[in-house]
Amino acid sequence: MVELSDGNLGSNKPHQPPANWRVYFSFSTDHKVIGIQYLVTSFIAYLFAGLFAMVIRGELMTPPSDLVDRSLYNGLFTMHGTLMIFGWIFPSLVGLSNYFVPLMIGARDMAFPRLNAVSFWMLPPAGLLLMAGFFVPGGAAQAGWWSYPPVSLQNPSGSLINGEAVWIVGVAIYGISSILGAVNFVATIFRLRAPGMTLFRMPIFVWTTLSAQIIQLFGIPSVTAAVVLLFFDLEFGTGFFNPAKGGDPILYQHLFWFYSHPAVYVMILPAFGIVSEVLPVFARKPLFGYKVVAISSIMIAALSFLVWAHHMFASGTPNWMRILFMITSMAIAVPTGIKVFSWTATIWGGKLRLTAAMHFAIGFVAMFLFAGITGVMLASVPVDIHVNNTYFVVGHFHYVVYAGTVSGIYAAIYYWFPKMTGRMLNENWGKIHFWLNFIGLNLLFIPMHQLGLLGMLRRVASYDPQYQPLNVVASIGGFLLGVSTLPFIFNVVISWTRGKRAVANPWRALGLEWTIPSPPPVENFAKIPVVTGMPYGYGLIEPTPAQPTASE
Ligand code: HEM
Ligand SMILES: [Cu+2]
Repeated sequence: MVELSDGNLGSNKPHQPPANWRVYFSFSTDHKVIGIQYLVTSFIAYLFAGLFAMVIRGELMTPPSDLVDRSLYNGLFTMHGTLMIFGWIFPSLVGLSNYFVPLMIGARDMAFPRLNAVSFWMLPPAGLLLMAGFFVPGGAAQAGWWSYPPVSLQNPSGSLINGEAVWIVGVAIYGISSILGAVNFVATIFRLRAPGMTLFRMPIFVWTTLSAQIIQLFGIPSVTAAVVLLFFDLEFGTGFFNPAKGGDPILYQHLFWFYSHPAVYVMILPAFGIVSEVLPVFARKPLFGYKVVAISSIMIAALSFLVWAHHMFASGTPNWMRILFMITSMAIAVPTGIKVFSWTATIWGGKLRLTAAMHFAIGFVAMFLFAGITGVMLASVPVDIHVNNTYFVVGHFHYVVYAGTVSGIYAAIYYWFPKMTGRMLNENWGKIHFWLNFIGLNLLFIPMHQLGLLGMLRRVASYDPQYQPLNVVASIGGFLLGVSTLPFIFNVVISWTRGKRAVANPWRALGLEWTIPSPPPVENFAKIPVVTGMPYGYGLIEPTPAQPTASE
């Protein structure tokens, strides 16, 4: 697949060891350093958001509200959701894209390296600001991650500095960072591809990053407008959304979901890309239907802007509109189904190597299928009216974001860790991590569907005693997930410092990132490679033609 312009890429360069660890705490414009900064920072946010989830699950062990008081409970689920989305899922995927997109397209860095660093350095203040919400008068924001008015306009403290205002500013900083990042990714992918890297030779991870970042570019302005106006209503008493002043709270819902439904594809598309990288490597087969999979990513991004009102079936939306959005929502199952079909066909009859990365990738496909089925159920107006605002919805989206995206992120880390650090992760601990995670997540999220069908509302600290048994099961699953993270953290810390050294291409994968040393030298490619073929020629022309170079 790859021909090197000098035929001897990087092999006569001295191997550059990973930079001093202090580099990771300083302003660097190297996309690889920034990628790791994103990954580590977002993981810290994940631990906080996960801790809040544990407290929520602790509260829900018993029917009355006894562990935390109700307003703190509201603050906890609001901050859990917000930190998970803006602090963990978005930035960790951006971290992976930051590290790997330039390598996968044969570039030396992102298009705008300094802008890239600026995007990253907006995250720590945004995260700290969100956390500061717990310490201002009246406590953290309580209106959920949607922040719907009029609930979000209540301001229990009456003070100008209040949890909701802090929340809005924090989220706005995340938003600005995401727009800058999106500009950078789109420019990089369109302008910096190596010679011969045509669009239809790009790995699917690059396609899905592109699709996700295009969504960010077109969508974030809408939600930004919404929260800026919300800020005025909250702080200065304007009446854009406040019904008491003649404002329209439904307008907020439209502006919010116009972006925030597509945002769920920002959270899942790169995970689709990761799975499309991992499955062919460990099945030793080409990705089935590469071109269709690539196009389906763009189709998903386009369609995602036409479905937002499925979040508003119970908001007084007129019937013709509900039918319209029901149909568009169900249509998303077509490009998504294409991908699931392709993954299944890719591993079908393959010579599977069940590495930890492969465990998470296959787990992803199975679990995402389940999420997709409950998604189509929710797209159906009569079903949604019945389960709207219940735990069925919470179960559905956690299958998407946790069983789906988080599994994808783990697959990516097990797969790319050797490239990023020059060390191998321990496979056995990886598999233990997978199974604890797999059992925990199903124990946690399956009962939520049943609870929702039985009518248990979400965002409540106390509930009817009939719901207790299923909640206890869910909480046990939740605590197991907390525990399952420990082997992962130990594995990363120990392997990073003293794990087995990784060669340039330990998985015998195709793809430009595997043609350079692990970890890659600062300039990535000594000579920019010339690409001559498709990215997934597994099993077709073995041994792999992507020459590994300068391995230890
Ligand atoms: C460690 C595993 C997790 C557990 C135990 C967990 C548990 C929960 C619980 C109990 C709720 C409250 C539901 C409600 O009252 O409506 C919730 C809400 C939520 N979770 Fe998670 N969750 C986990 C992981 C995640 C992840 C990875 C994401 C990624 C985006 C996420 C996103 C959300 C969102 C957006 C909400 C809604 C918050 C709101 O109502 O405004 N969760 N979660
Ligand atoms: Cu949606």
